[in-house]
Amino acid sequence: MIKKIKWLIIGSAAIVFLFPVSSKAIPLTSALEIKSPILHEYLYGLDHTPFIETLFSFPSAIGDVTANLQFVPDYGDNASDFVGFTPGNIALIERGVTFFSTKVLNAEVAGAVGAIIYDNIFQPVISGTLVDITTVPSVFATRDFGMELLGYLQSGSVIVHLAVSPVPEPTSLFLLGSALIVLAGLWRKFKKK
Ligand SMILES: [Ca+2]
Repeated sequence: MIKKIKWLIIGSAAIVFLFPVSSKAIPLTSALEIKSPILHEYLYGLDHTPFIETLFSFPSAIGDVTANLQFVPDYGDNASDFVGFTPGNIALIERGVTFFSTKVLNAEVAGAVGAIIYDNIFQPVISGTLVDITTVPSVFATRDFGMELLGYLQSGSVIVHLAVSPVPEPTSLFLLGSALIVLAGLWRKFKKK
């Protein structure tokens, strides 16, 4: 009976721990910093946050990149929009015509190390939807912020730092801790045999 209860607890702990991982529910946070021509750091969740990491079906890829920003004309919905794109740059793309993930995937193919998609409507920041897994960090920004970046690009080169990282929030830490305790227990039991 005690053995059964033990396995029930182990099983429940495994499900509780694995569920958030499999459902990609790990919360992300993002930071966007203009390194040049002006120095300005924006952190996700603070007042007047101009951007949000793309979420829903698939979250943004995790990553931390600093590179030149390059505007991609005509929505970045087809490969031809990326003719002349310099690999290693971060792509600045306008929202519209196709999925966020299609734009990010096109940017990846063109060699972009990150993507900033800005709104095609002046409104508070909304959450974007990635319908495919992407491999470079991407954020969705307000039109105001996109216009600000475009303004800097018109006068010369712009260097941005873009970071998307997991949030070590208390629930995740608690679940991770519980899972580790269960594993330690199993390890001790295994060693005894
Ligand atoms: Ca296009």
